[in-house]
Amino acid sequence: MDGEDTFNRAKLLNIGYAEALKEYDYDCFVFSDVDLIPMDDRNIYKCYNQPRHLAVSMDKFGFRLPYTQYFGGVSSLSKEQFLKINGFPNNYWGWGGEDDDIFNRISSRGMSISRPDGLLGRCRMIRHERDKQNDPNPQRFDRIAHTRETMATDGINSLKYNVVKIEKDLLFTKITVDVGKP
Ligand SMILES: [Mn+2]
Repeated sequence: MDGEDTFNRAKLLNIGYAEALKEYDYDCFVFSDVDLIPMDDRNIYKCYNQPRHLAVSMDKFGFRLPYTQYFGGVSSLSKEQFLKINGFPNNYWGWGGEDDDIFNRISSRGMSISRPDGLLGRCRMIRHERDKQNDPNPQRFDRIAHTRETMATDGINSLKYNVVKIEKDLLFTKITVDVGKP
């Protein structure tokens, strides 16, 4: 994300999906926080019959799910699953709530969450401080309560952003984007 303005995780994930499809017609997408490292190589980063939550036991939560509906950290969705929920929300600015909105999208479209077991799904978060521009979003509770009404018009079908820079490395492509402002 370019600049010093408010972070928008779910919009960045939408952008990753859109930019990847410009390269190749991929049918599976893994969405990972930059700071999460899997600890067990049997935790396969691929797509499953249902949207997959891959970061099921993080060190920062004492290697447990913080709550049953938790869908944060690392997840995978097939193209079909992603389109079924109109992608992710674009209007969660700052920290929190977007992962619960994604969970609501999935369950409202009749899908369930697939998960590895807790031992296999362990991962570590690289220690970091929370950015000042990434304070908890006070609107998140209200937003989460209305996912079913907003998801048809807020998602991959309403995504707008500007690409600032594309850097191709051997094993990854780093795309810098302007996500706009709240
Ligand atoms: Mn983190």
